[in-house]
Amino acid sequence: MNFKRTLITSALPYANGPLHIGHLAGAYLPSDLYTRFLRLRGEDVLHICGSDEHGVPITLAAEKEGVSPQVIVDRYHELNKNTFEDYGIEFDYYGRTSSATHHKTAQEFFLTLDQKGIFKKKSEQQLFDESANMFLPDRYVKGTCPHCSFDQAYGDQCESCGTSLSPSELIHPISAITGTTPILKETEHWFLPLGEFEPFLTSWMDTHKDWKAHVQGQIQSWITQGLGDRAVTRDLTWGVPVPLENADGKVLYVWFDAPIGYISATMEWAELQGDPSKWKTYWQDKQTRLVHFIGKDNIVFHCIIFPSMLHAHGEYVLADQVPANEFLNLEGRKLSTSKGWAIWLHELKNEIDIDLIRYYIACTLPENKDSDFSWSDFQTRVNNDLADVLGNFAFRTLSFIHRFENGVIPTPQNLSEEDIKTLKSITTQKEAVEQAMEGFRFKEAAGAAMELARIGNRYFSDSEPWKTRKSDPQLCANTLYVSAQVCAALTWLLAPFMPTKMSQLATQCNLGSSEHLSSDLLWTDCTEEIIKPGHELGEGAVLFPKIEDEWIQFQREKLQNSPSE
Ligand code: B3M
Ligand code: ZN
Repeated sequence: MNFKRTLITSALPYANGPLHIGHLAGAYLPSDLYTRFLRLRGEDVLHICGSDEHGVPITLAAEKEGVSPQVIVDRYHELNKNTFEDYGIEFDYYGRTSSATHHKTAQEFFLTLDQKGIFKKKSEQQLFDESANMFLPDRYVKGTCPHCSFDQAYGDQCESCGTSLSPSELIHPISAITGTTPILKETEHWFLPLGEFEPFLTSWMDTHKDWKAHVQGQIQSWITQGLGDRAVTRDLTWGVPVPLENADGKVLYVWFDAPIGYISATMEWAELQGDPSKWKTYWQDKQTRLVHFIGKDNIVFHCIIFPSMLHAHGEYVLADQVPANEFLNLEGRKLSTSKGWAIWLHELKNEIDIDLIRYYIACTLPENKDSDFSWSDFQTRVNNDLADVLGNFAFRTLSFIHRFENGVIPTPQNLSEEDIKTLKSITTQKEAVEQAMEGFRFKEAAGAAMELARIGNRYFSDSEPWKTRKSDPQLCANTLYVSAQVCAALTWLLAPFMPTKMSQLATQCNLGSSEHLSSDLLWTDCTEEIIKPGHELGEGAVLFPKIEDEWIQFQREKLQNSPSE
């Protein structure tokens, strides 16, 4: 299949709390790396995200604070949108599911499926809190997990064994609002009969054998367990109202409306472009390649439920890739916001250069299994890779040229085998980065890019220009010429990982535009001769100071002392 454009979506984070490093590692850094890489290649790419503003976690947070859900979502929509910007996560549009466009789009989607007779309407007994006078869907009820006996399981999922549940399965259910024991009461809902989509899902999956093994595995196990009917409506007041008569007090289930948020956000983006129907090119033209970046807990929704909805609707493209990540642990323990075991991005940004965090997380991504963020590991990575190798190499090269060549790239002559081999490694590493990026192996891509810095640094040391400067000036000139090319090439290879730092390095190399994303400098411009002889460099400066032990100690203590809820 030849695709003309790529539509990238990143999971819409719930606007019920701030973002932490787990979010970055799960979906948003990978999606940003991928987007930046495709942009560098000059491809047509659109990156969509936004706030998921419905669902029970939001209304529970509102009740706890005694404010309306709107207050909660306004607060965290703003905070999270800014946090993404601070971390250089560039979306073309960051929408929100409380918007009028979204409500309308989700309702129309629901109506289309309803008119096509896709849904089953069923009455069933559900838990009802008599003192609060409301049904208790999802997280409104807690109880004992029927699978592992964990006594704090939620109505939609047991966080201890990971099983997804329905509220009525809980043993000893308790209302999360009043603490009372709910009764069972009859209520009517719309169901998506997922079982009927099994043949479609199976043959669709057959065409995606290239997906990550853990993603395919999870999908397969859902199918094997049997796909039942899934309620797509809830008895709640906060959400997208069910657009039918006799549906008072009913809203769409958050996982029905949220993925439609990708579509409505694209519509809002198109509106801003002054071309309101442009969203259709991205969602309905078969030459669009749709890629969903998510964490592993969202796989079933993006690989089973949403594709079934899109397929039932009939007018949309389906995902071509869902490169879901597993989980990032923190200092050997599972991240837990309620236990205070997390690093909050909006706090961390004031304490460290975010490019260092981006780089370290890129090297630690839980791509195929859970991985671990540790402060000592962070220190080692930054001090070794960034300060001792990359920073040292760039600074040595540029300051040497400033000092002894007046900042002007010398003319090479009779390059040695070693010189030529080093120049060739620009192409080799560039191709390695490219292949890894194309295959969604971002850790490997970071490693391949940093390998070029390692090659450059070793070459500079081995060539000993401080000696040849006197003994054989042409040899020295050759070394400086080659080193400068490697240095310049690094600004391309590492730009997706550390956009700000690489812009600075590009400025130090005086590469015309320091903004790799301004499309002045494309991936194809990264060659074995980027800087011509006679080119004048910009000012050099240390790019990566080392991280001190005290700073790491401070972060560790801060984590140990962070309050739990
Ligand atoms: N808000 C869950 C999450 O943040 C959910 C994702 C929606 S993507 C359409 O993990
Ligand atoms: Zn359990």
